[in-house]
Order: sequence, then C-alpha cells, then structure tokens
Amino acid sequence: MNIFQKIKDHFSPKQDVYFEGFKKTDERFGQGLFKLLRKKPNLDADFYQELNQVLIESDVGVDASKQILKRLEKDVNRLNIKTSSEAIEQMVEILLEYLMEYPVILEDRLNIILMVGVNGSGKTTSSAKLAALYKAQGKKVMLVAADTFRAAAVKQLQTWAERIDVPCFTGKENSDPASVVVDACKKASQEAYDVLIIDTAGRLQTKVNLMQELEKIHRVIEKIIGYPAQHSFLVLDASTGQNALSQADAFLLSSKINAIICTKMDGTAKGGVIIALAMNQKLPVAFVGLGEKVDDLSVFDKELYLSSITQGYRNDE
Ligand SMILES: Nc1nc2c(ncn2[C@@H]2O[C@H](COP(=O)(O)OP(=O)(O)OP(=O)(O)O)[C@@H](O)[C@H]2O)c(=O)[nH]1
Ligand SMILES: [Mg+2]
Repeated sequence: MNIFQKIKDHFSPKQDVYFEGFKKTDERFGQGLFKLLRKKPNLDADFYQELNQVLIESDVGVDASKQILKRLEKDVNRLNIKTSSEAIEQMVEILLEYLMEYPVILEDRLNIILMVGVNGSGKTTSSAKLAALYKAQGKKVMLVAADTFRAAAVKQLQTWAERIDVPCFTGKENSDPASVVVDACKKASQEAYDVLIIDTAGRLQTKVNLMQELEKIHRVIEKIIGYPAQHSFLVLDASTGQNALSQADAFLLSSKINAIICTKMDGTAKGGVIIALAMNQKLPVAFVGLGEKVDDLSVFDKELYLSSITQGYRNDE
C-alpha cells in the first residue's frame, strides 16, 4: 500500500486538531514537497539537493537531513526507484521508521510525572492540560507547584487547577522545591492519588546548580515513595527550532528524561524539529501542544504527525 494511503487510513479522532495545529509546518514541508515534485519529476542530483532544502527549511536540521538523504539514496538503488514521487514516498517511509512515540502507561500505584525545561517552554500550561486529560480518564490527580521562586508561577498553576477542578499542592514562597515535592509525595501516597504532576521552575540548561536541583527532586521522590518517578518529560517549545536540540542535549546529560512534550506547534513552521529530536537525540515524543486551550495537548501519534505535515503534498495528488 502507498505510504500516503497508509497514513491517511490510520484513523484517529484527533485528526482535525492535528491538521489544524500543524498547518504552518505543512505550509513549509507538505507544500515544499509538492513544489519540488512539480519542479523535479525526474530523480537527479538536483532533486536531492532541493529535497535537502525542504527538510532544512522545516527545521529537520542539517545532521538529520543528511542522514535521511543518505538512507534515501541507498533505498532508491535497492528498490530500483525511478521517479521523484516514489522517492518522496520512500522518504516518508523512512521518517515513519525513525520517529518514536511514547505511550504513557499508568501503573496501578502512584504515578509521578515531572515536567522540566527552560523558561517559558510551556511546562505549567502542559501540566494543567495533562491533569485535565487524566482527570477526564477518571484518575485521581494532583498538581504540584514546585516552582517556588516566583509567587506568580504558583498563582498561575493554582488558577489552572481551579479552572480544571484539580487540587494543587503548594509550598511556602522561596522554600526548597525538593521539600515541596517531599510533602506532596507524602500526601499523594497517604490519600491514594493515581497521578501527581510536578511543575518545576524554568531553568537554563547551562546553570549547574539548577540542574543539580532536578537531581535532588528525583532523589527525594524515590526516597519517599520507594521507586523512581515514572515519567520525566522535557518540555520544548517547537518555535525555538534547532535551539531545542541543544536544550535536549544538556538536559539529557544532567537529568533523567524519558520523553519530550513539544509545545506551540500551532504557532510555528518548525514542526520538523520532532524528526531531528528522534534522529539525533533518539528521544521519543509523548505529547504535542497544539494550542493554548486546555484540550490542546494531544498524545503524539507518528502516522498522524506525518499525515498532518504532508497535507499540502497529498491534497494535490
Ligand atoms: N499557542 C500555544 N501556546 C502555548 C502552548 N503551550 C504553552 N503555550 C503558551 O506559552 C506561554 C508560556 O507557557 P507556560 O506554561 O507558562 O511556560 P513555562 O514553561 O511554565 O514557563 P516558566 O514557568 O516561566 O518557565 C503561555 O502564554 C502559554 O499559553 C501551545 O501548545 N500552543
Ligand atoms: Mg511555569
């Protein structure tokens, strides 16, 4: 079956939300592929050069683009591919292979989700969106304001918590974030919560002491509840493009990260950064932020992602 048919037939109730959220990336990627096919129906050296351009313009990045093209040229020979349209199909097959999902499986005990990332990446908003998602699944959820540096940060999470009707655990202003986490873990264990979502302060990946603080948070969680936090999510703002890759490198070096939450997809054409993160950092994506509203956080679905960013190509098939 044609890869485009395969990703089109992959049913998901989130299709409309994805198509709308990834519209800007599609304008670069999908429409870029469409123009490329028109211009270069024959498979020659120029085709690869221009395909490279489309990938780079969509923020797939230089290294990942190079890897994709190298693999594509091999496949073209191996599969005796003759036309540009077949080559584009094969490239989408390759992307599907490289992309990684992260299905969050909740355990039958307290589940701890830790949200980390640089300032303004979308940690607080995504924490609230996640809380709403698990609440809707019937889980007993609590938010934890471990961003104790700014009173406004605590207030922001509390406001969200009230809106979605989920309890929010807070500590004293300027108290040690790890001590707030300790108290929250104790309460969550005693009161049989299913999910604890810990919102942490934004931290520059270059600040050693702030990165050590994350380690301390991990340590106290394990000490109090007897096992490590199950899910540690690095929240990355997709509109920072290639900068998101260096953030990921630094966080991976000094902290445990299971997967990414890639936010603000709706406002950027740089959605190809997900491909770069999968290929360079081998990081799966758990959720994507597709807007500012509470239900604008969706589980990452790689077929649907590829389908969304190739609308401009497929619509004119
Ligand atoms: N359009 C859009 N905006 C988003 C998304 N996620 C977050 N935002 C916006 O990004 C801004 C920053 O979000 P926050 O959740 O406060 O970011 P943060 O990481 O908690 O920031 P700090 O706590 O200051 O480090 C807010 O205005 C959010 O509404 C998204 O997926 N799409
Ligand atoms: Mg915040």
